[in-house]
This record gives sequence, structure tokens and C-alpha cells, in this order.
Amino acid sequence: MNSILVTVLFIFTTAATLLTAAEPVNTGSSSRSNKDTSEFLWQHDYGKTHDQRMQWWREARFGMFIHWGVYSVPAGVWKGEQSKHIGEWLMLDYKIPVAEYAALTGQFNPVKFNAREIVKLAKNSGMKYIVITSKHHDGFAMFHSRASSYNIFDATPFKRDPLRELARACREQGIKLGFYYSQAQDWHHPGGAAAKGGHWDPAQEGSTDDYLDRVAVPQVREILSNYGPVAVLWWDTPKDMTSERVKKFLPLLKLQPRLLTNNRLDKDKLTGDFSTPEQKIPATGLPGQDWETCMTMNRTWGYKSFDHDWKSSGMLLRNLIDIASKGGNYLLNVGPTSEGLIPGPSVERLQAIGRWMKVNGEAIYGTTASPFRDLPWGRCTTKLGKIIHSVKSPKDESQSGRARWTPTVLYLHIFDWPKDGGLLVPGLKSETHSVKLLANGLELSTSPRPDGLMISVPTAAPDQVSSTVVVKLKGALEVQ
Ligand code: JFZ
Repeated sequence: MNSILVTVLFIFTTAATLLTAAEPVNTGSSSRSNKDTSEFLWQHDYGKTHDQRMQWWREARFGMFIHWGVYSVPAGVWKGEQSKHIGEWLMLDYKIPVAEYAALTGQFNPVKFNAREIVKLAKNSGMKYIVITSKHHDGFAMFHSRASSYNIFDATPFKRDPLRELARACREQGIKLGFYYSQAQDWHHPGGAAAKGGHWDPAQEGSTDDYLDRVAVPQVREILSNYGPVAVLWWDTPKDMTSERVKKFLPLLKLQPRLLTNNRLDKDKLTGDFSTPEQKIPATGLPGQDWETCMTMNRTWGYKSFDHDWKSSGMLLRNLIDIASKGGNYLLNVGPTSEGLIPGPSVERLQAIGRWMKVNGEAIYGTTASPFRDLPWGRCTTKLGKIIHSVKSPKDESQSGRARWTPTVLYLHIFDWPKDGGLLVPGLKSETHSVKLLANGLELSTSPRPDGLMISVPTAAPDQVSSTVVVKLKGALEVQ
């Protein structure tokens, strides 16, 4: 009986993984869509390569979001009033006339911007990719755009292209680079969309499709052509992004064959490789989807001089573990100042996470979701066993090329260390090959119980935020 159960469970878990990998974001049945919808077109042009393109991203798990722009100059304050909303929405929130807001560019000269330092900070925190705002809703381009002179190179005293400097630093340090682009909302260029009540300045009036054809499409072509390999295109707020308008952008994605895009290009969020929960972690993940939670470290994406409501590094680290244990990615935000510096509290938190990742990174990178519904003491990430077809090694003739399975490994992330030294893994029935503390390799003794596997742990937790126990299984994963 047991062996059948073992095999069934193993096949089930493997099948589940393969299934989840296969299904692109938009699980809408394509039967509903006719050949002319953006969903059908996206599937047709990019669905087939989805899995292969997503490989690095699924293994990466952790990235840096950078919201940076001219809004870092007022830093959330307008005419002495402190905005209660996210800083990058200041122009809309205070209905600042186009010309008045554009005048801020004269004060934007981030001479302390150092792309190499920012990339090093991300890399040392354990992040594998960076996504920076190339243009946000205020219409200001953070790159040298020929399609609009409303950009950091032409319109400010800075006269440099931060995207070019970041692209070089990322290549040098092996970090993948992605660009956020606000394709629909643009509060500067005539015809650009504006949420929440729409335009407030006649200078904003114009044809949306003219704006798309003259500004958005050319700029997306620029960021996908002029900065080397681009790993991710992060669209946002797809206001009025009909299929017709989506089709203006889809062909551009071919400029970067390995490009990943999120699900915010079309108004129905039915295109793209991954979905984007914002400021929240789905309670049970999003099974069958690739998903990435984006989150602020305080209460704003763009820099606000007076927002000191920082989440603790412990909370941010447990979020990363929680998200990985549910099969998702974490895109954690920084909002540089108008000088180009990452705020101190953000640096401290990324360094703290980096110290943990240096010891425990293997329990995050390349892992998949937990097989346990609920663990009272923490979370679990998994590396499912896989077949490795061993070639006949010269020294041991006996091998004869038989396939071998790598052991399934469970990484137990213990937030609440058991004071009595007993850690119960509820329902785990598999035999174990070894059980160790990841931090120092200490072997831990175990005793199978009717309600699961009891692991004896030292009284002191190796880490105050999360301690990792590595459970290598003998056979297949069996959880009752
Ligand atoms: C958008 C932007 O408006 C914001 O400035 C920031 O860039 C953020 C990452 O994305 O904000 C959103 C977008 C979508 C939702 C909420 C906030 N949503 O779908 O709930």
C-alpha cells in the first residue's frame, strides 16, 4: 500500500510542478478569444516560449524595483503641504499644471548617482534582477529619448543617461536589468491618459492614439534597442489599453527575444508572463501562475522626504521567505533621492537581508512552493528530486547509464524556534537521508511519529528572524 501511495504522491507532485510551469499567466481559455484579441496575439507570438524564457526568473526569486524620477525633487511636498499619497503621484494629486511641474526638471541634478554602487547594493542583498522606472505616469523619461525632449539628458542640468550607466553596471556584475514603462498614463504629453478624474490642464488634451504612436511606442522601441539585453518590461496601469492599442506594442517585444513582460499591458490583464500582486502577498500564492509581489519598504514608491514608516528588515526578510514558500517572486522597492542616493534605511535593510541570504540563499534560489498547507512555526521551500541521466563514468563501469534521482530537499524556515527543542513537521512521512542546520551543518536527530516527523533542535536558534533546517529525503516526498 505504502509504495503505491509513495509513487502516486511523487507522480502527483512532479505533475503539479510541470503543470504550473506550463500555464502562462492568463489562464483565460483561449477558446473565448478570437484571433484578434491581444490575449490571443500574445499567446500566439510569445506563449510557446514562456517556460523557457521564465527559467532564470523562477530561480531568481528576488529583485530590486527602483522608482526614480523628477518627483524625487519635491519629494512628496507641494507648496509646503505633505502629500499623504505615494510620492510619484504628486503631479496628479495636486493637479500641478504641466509647465509648472516641468519646471522642476531645472532642479533635478542627481550628481551623487552611482550605478555601480546601486547594483552592488542589490547584488549583495541577494537580488538577481533590477527593474527601474524608465518613464512613470508624469511622462518624464529617465533616459536620453529622441522621441521626446522631456527627458533627464535634454531637460535637466544632469546631461547623463542613468539607464545607460545602470545597463553597464548590471552587465559588469551579472545582474539582469528590466525597465518599467507607463505606456498609458502620461500626464505631460498631449493625449496621455490620466486616472482618477482625468486631465486637469488643457495642455494635456489630445489624441490618445497620437500620444501612443508619437511618444510611447517610439520610447519603448528606444529602451528595447539602445541599452543592450533587457530582461523584463514592466508595464503599468493599462488604462483604456484596448486590443488595438496593445497591438501597437506587441511586435516591439521581438526586439528582445528573451524578454519577460508583466500582465499590465492590456486593460484586462490577460497578456504577459507573470502577474503582479501589489503591496500584498496572496494568502495561498497563485497556483498555476508565475507571480511577483512588488512592495515598498515604507509607504511610497517614489522618494518622500518625510516618509519614515519603514518595515523592519525582519518583516521584509520573512516576506521574501513567505513569497518563495508560495512559489512567487519578490520585487522590493527603493526610491532614490533627487541627488541619486538610496535612502539610508533602505540600504540598512538590504544589507541585513544580504547577510541572511549569504548563509541561506540556497533555501530561496531555484526552490518551489511548500507541500505543506500550514506550518505553525514558519514556512517551507522545496527542491524536488529530479532524474539525472548519469553517463557511464570511466572509473566505475558498473554504472551502465542508469538514471539517478537527486534527493528531494525540504528547507524548513523556522520563524518561531521551539523552546522545548522539538520541531514537528506535520504529516511528513518520507524517510530522511539527512537533517541539518543550514547555518553550521549540525546534524539533527529525528523520530517518526504518527502525526509527522519530530526533529530535535538545539535550544538556541541560529537566526532570530528565520533559521533554516535542511531535510534531504531518501525517497519521494510523502505528506499525509
Ligand atoms: C502603480 C503605480 O500607479 C504606482 O505609482 C507604482 O508604480 C506601482 C508599482 O504601480 O500603482 C498601482 C497599480 C495597480 C494597482 C494598484 C496600484 N492595482 O492593480 O491594484
